[in-house]
Amino acid sequence: MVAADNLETLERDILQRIAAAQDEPALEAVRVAALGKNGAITALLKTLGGMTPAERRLHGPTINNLKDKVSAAIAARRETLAAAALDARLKNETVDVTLPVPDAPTETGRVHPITQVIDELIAIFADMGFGLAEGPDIETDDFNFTKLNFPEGHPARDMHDTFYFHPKPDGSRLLLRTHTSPVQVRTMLAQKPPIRVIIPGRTYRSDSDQTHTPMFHQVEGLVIDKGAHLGHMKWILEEFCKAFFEVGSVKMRFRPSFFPFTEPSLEVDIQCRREKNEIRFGEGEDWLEILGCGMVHPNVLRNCGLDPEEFQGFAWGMGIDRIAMLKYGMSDLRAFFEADVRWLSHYGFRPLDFPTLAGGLSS
Ligand code: 2U9
Repeated sequence: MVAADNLETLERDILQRIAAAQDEPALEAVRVAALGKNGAITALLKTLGGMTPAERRLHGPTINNLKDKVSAAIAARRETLAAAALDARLKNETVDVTLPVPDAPTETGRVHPITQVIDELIAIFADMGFGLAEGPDIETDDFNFTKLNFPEGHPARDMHDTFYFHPKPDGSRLLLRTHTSPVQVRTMLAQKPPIRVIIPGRTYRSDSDQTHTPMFHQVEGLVIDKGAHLGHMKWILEEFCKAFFEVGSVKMRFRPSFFPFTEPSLEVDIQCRREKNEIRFGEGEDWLEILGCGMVHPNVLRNCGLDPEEFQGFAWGMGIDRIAMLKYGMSDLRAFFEADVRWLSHYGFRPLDFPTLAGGLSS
């Protein structure tokens, strides 16, 4: 049996080590050494089993008291250490409220000019009652060419212009749409007239230089109704040009052209003035080609399940990248797709300035 003065020494020693423990791991080490499986106090408790009842009555309370005292001291020290640790954290983690507030993502992020222009187009045409239609980038030959009245062997079907996928076992080939026109075909097949939609989206052609990229953006529009005619189309396109270029009036010139899917077909120029590196719209004596349009070809109407004797329609198409460059003064199309944040922070738009006709398109 351990003598009483030895117990006192043990107690003093353990209590001193508890008081000296500077952090939780050090305190835990003291606890294990005293109360753990092989700890000093645990060893003393084990001796009680070998004592006579009389010895146990004598030494049991002393050893148990020691155990309780040490347990209580450890708990108290743990609380003190936790409070000190919290104090230290609070001191280190204080916020200096006088520092400048960092910019939120809504301040630093920028909307790409193409997205901006698409949002502007949607706002302008929504105001004229147009809905938005979308379709897949991967199309069938039928929707991209055949239904649109492209004859077999038409140059646009050529492998050099169109990205084809490997042929399927039945010989048919999927392709990356070369224009957004297949979406109009899908719309006419799915919806009854009257139809008024615009279709902005990605298109693909095998072409690459300063003014062409293999992927580019188009917006097309389609109106199908019983009395739809060229006069309606001219008004819509004029209203669009005024709203898009944010000018009060604009002169437009319609020249005869040819597309397989429209008859008659027209190309449209708008009045402009070229000044050194800038183009101004709504004034001047120059002309700039901006879009193509026409009355939907009767063959196309028939291919899409409509009787040309009952319904007429008109459609137009233009390059979004091109009109974005014209409006916002960018010179190289390739920069659009290089994901250079410096370019984007210069030409991009603030994310919360969503374009509306009432609030301003580009301001
Ligand atoms: C259907 C019927 C008619 C869409 C049209 C054009 C004229 C046109 C080009 C402009 C520049 C494409 O990006 S570009 O190279 N587009 O000139 N697009 S009419 O006519 C359609 C479309 C679908 C069913």
